[in-house]
Amino acid sequence: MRRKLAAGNWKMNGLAASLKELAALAQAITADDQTGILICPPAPLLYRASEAAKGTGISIGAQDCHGDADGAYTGDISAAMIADTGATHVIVGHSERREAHHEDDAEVRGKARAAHACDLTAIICIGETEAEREAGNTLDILAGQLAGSCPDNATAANTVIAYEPIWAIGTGRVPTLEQIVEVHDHLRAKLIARFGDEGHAMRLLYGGSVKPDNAATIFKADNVDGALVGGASLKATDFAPIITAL
Ligand code: G2H
Repeated sequence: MRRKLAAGNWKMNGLAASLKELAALAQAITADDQTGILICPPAPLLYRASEAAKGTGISIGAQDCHGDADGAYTGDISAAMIADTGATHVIVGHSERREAHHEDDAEVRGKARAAHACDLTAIICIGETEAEREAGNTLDILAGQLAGSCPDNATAANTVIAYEPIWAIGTGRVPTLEQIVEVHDHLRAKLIARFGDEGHAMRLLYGGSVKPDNAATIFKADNVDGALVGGASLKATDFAPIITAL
């Protein structure tokens, strides 16, 4: 039985005042050991978020890390710096970084490895473009991204995979349940082929325009173990019903 995970990606949204949403979220949800809750605020809020989340059962994660332990990388943050704030997770390879920062699978794999070296759980994102889907290449593209982005030392404890079709991110468009099932079943088979039992136990999240009104449908798929939620994670009033639907 895989423990569900509801992960909120605040992207470049939120100031210190936004941390009140953590308390509101903790109040809105009833404790349930079957569901992990994670909030990934912008980097400047990581320490304060980690402090604010103490005792709430909510975990805190970053949205990216560098693949090297340290060095002359102006503006970047290392996995050790993230762990030092009290955060426990980090998203790597989000399509917004793959696109805007030209990150490829090898770089994402390096970031995941750096996260693992600092005992952070890496949430590795993969997803196809609309053109790739229309060309009928979705499953091959995703298998390639999964193989290239996932380091060999990935385990169910240190790695979560998030499937985020790029055409569904922030657009309000969501794949059909059949399309989600097809992808997640395919990814599960690839994970088991490569990692055996660990691949069976690794969480597979869906991400892309998850909202309170579509979450229950998406979560019907056997191999959907939770969600990576952007816009609808910013307010506890939106995120709480998504968590409850899991
Ligand atoms: C996809 C998702 C969060 P949204 O990027 O990672 O964002 O839910 O706003 O589509």
